[in-house]
Amino acid sequence: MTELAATNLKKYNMYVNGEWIEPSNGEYFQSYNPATGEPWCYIAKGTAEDVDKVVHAAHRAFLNSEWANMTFTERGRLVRKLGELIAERAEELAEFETRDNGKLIREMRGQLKYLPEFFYYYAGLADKIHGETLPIDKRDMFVFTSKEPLGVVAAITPWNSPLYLTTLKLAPALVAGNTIVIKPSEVTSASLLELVKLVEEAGFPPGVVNVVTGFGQPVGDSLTSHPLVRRVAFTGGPETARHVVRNSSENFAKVTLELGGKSPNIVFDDADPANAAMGIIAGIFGASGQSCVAGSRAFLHVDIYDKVMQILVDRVSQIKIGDPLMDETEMGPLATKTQLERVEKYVDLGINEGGKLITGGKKPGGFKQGWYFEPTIFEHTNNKSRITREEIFGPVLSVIPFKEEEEVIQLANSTDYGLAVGIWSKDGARAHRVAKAVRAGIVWVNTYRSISPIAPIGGSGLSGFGREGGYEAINEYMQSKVVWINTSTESIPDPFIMR
Ligand code: TXE
Repeated sequence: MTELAATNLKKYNMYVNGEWIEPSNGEYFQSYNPATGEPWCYIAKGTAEDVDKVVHAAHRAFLNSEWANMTFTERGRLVRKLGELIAERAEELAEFETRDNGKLIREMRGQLKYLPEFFYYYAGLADKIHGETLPIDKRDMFVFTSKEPLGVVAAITPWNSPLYLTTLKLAPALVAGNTIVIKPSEVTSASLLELVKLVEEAGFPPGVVNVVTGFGQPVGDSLTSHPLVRRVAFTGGPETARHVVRNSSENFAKVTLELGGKSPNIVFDDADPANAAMGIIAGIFGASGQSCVAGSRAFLHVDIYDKVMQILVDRVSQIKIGDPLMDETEMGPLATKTQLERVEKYVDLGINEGGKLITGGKKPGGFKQGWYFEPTIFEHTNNKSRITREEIFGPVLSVIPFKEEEEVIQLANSTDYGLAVGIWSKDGARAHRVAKAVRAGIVWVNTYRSISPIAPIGGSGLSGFGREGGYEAINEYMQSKVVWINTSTESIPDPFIMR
């Protein structure tokens, strides 16, 4: 769609240097409501020219004394204020996101209520960021380090949790003194464009926070390869991440990647079967499986297998699928038609590869429109098929039996991903052993999908690198400067006279 049709759909421009600007080519595209499959608003289709304009604006704001000379305490105050304004508009923002990506309104209400805590956490850290004095091994030298921001940060976010995944980048980047250009997913830009309306009210100088909208090509590409971008924070798929790394390497920008996983829940024979089953269901069917930490594999010990499986199947076959804006709905649609087709393809593949379809596996009846899919469970005898190894990013669970601790550690690690692992057991020593042995950035014991601003998230291998959240994230947005001061009163000897 290159022209705005004569409709009353809402139209969003881009937020650049404190102003709402139209795209340089005047083009807009439609954003769809996954519950109906119908367009509900228009988003500005940014160009490479727009990217150049917004990065320059962010760079000017970075150098401008209004931001550059602000103390950490003052920056912390602004970040806290932004969190408070988000808390005031939480209900409205939750609705925007539900309309745009199909996530349950009740999940979004919970998320939006908690989101300000991330701003408060980083605001509280602001005046605890400091360098150190080094006990240097040379007489008459006073040496210290200071922490400095990097410059313009490019934040590229996906469609599955736009505001949460933006917050993980925005709050530490600002507290550290950077300026930021956010490119939300073309599928779900609206909630962020609503959120940035609060930036000016919070008191940030123009150009500190900017949003450029549009597609990976050309917007994402030109943003990640822009020479003035010093830091790229990316959440998305591994294929796109490879482009991002190639682009940013041209200018040696610092990069973090958060790319999803094939995370297992491991249920030992001494686990509480009902708790484990609820954890597994929350892990894979929450957000219709479109979560980076989706627990898409469940390894059940043979002695507890039938019991857990029974609870799983009973509850999953009762899940209420429906309009995500309704309070009683338990599972909404997938965010895009492409994602629905991807899930259908993987389900066919699972059947062709010999997986046993236990429940689900198709679009639910009674929906004339919208991108819905049933919660689906497969049984497998091993972890070798593609659907047990590749990220589906949908409501599809693979269940696999095991007998020994060593065996299940090997099964859990037999994936190219390394993001999250759930362990279900009453044996604390075993939980510690297994937590140490599994390859993952996050391990949950007798819980799953717990989050907090205080705890870092991130992974290894195909799940990416670097950490978001927690204190560590501050370091991802700063660099150290070391200062040497000669305190001696003696004159400096001629460097070419050997002593
Ligand atoms: O993501 P993309 P897609 C996984 C999941 C999913 C798959 C594909 O398995 O099925 O990835 O999803 C921007 N330069 N995850 O295709 O393309 C794009 O506009 C710079 C896991 O939707 O990675 C969007 O803003 N940017 C995951 C962002 O990248 C580019 C979340 C993510 O989109 C670009 C999402 C380019 N050349 C998908 N091309 C998680 N970790 O939770 C696209 N983009």
